[in-house]
Amino acid sequence: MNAYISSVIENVKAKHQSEPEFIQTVEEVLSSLSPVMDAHPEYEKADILNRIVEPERMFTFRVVWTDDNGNVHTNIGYRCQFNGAIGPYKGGLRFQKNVCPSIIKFLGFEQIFKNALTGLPIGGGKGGADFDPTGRSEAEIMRFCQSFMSALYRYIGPNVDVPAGDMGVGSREIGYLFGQYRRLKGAWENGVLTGKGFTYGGSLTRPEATGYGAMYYLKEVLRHEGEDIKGKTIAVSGFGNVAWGICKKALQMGAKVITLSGPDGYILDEEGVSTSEEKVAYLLEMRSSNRNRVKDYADKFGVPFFEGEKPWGVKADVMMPAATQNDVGLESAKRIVANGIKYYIEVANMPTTNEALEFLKKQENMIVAPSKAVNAGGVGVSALEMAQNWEHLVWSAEEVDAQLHRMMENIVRTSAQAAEEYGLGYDLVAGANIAGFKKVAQAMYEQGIF
Ligand code: 2IT
Repeated sequence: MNAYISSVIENVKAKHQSEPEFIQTVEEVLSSLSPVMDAHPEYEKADILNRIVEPERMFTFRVVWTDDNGNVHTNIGYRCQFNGAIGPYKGGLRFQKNVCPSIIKFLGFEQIFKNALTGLPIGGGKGGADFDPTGRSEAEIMRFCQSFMSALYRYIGPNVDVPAGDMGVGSREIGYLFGQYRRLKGAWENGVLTGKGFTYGGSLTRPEATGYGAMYYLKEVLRHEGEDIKGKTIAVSGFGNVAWGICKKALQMGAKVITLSGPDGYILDEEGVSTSEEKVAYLLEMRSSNRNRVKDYADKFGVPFFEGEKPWGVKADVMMPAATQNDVGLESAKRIVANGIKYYIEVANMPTTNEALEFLKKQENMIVAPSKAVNAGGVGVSALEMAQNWEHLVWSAEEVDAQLHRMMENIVRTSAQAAEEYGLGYDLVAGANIAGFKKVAQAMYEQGIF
């Protein structure tokens, strides 16, 4: 590995010992960049790497709210404005019990390169809170969101920083957050948030965009191998918004999603979740119930449920981990390989440990695609939502979908070309890191030292 890269990784490890997820993503991205750094000594001279691993700004804030029984709760809110070289900071808010600086920073770091890959002018950011929405009432969620935005609103804006949803934050939460922002600002600045409802500036196709984009990406990868998506079986982990979008597009494309998973286990539907609109729609119900259980699907449709297990041992053509970070470690990766999976398409942010990812990439008969490229259609359509808000107009679902489709084709092509250019062959993982990095690095370089 390039010596400068090794020294930056060592710096990050030494400085951020309590941030394992952040160290993990820094190692994963930077270890792809040797040929780029060798070819661009000016980036080292400007110390681009030590600069890019340090957020431009990151802050915490107190979020206090009262539950339905009158008990007062205090949570920590976060916003990490990681890199603004190519556009306003852009990235989701995650409300989950385990949210901490390491998780916010790993997500923010990934977001920089993902957003660059979309080809649209958006910088990288991320935020959230250690609030656990499980079992909370509608009124409690509204009060939490209002309190969260009261603390954050001064530091964001349509040209400054544009949050969106992530785990625990869907269109309902975005609605409450936007309502509070508007109330405090006294101005119609709906470009400040994306993933909004359709009555006040949300983009059609944004709810489906991450899953649709992942399926368009998969289609391109299959095309490269001379294969058709029709009739392919797909094992999916997770059962949230992204899994729903995958199922909806799979239904249109004639592919079969056969598993879903939750914290309680996984379900196996040999007939295919993606073969009936009723089944696909039921995913939304399971999510909005806040029960966080996938067994409900097995009970409703009479399919097998495997308690406490993950779907890594299931036979399928394609594996799409779409749940959360570090779901697939080395042992799980070995099971996936043993089952003859040919396409390992990451969808959730960093679903694979670095060790497992290395192992999967080494398999001769496997194609591995990285989440920061596969799931970029979500934030890509968020950028299209911002564009519509600036122009005060609304594009049709067909128009947004067509743009998303082109965007994903572009991401696959750009990633493949970037890897090819540096002699790495068809390496979509390294290619995504290189293509995303080069755009941001060049922008930082041209803007001077700071
Ligand atoms: O991980 C992600 O890219 C998101 N949660 C979506 C971010 C966005 O701004 O739409």
